[in-house]
Amino acid sequence: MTISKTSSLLAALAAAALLSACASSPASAPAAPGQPARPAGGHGLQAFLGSYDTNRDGQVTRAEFDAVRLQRFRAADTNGDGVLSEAEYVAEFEGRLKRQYFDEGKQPDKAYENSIKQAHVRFAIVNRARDGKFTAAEDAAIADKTFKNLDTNGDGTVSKDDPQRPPQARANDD
Ligand SMILES: [Ca+2]
Ligand SMILES: [Ca+2]
Ligand SMILES: [Ca+2]
Repeated sequence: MTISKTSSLLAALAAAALLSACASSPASAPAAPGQPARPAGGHGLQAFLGSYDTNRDGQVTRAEFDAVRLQRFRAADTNGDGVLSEAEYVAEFEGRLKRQYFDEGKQPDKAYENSIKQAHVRFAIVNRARDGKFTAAEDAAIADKTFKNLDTNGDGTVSKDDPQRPPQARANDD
């Protein structure tokens, strides 16, 4: 028992070392624009509340949602030019993914690589203008859709009172 405990501890330390060695990205924002806090799995209402319910009253108002998103957008904009390049967008996502793997004591695997690939694909989707610059306006348009998709009872806040739709009914947030 001691041995398996020790070896899992070592594995966690190895993962930590690997992750910090890879953490060359300057982006360490809590989450990417257009995304719930948990990049891989764990999405849904709980993750959404965890990410955006800043006053912890069990519901996310539009003001809370917009404030957090704007903060994340700015944090991801590491060169401060007001738009996100593909590199900035993906780096921010990867920062969160790394942290998630670290929290779960996992090492980057095939799913990790796929998630990064998907982030590149997503950038092409969210960057509607296809100019390599994801703007705050593009982010706001996605935010609007995301929020309305989650606020299924249409009362202007997202909470557990909103019956959840199946994943395919959610647009552009995953
Ligand atoms: Ca709240
Ligand atoms: Ca930028
Ligand atoms: Ca609602």
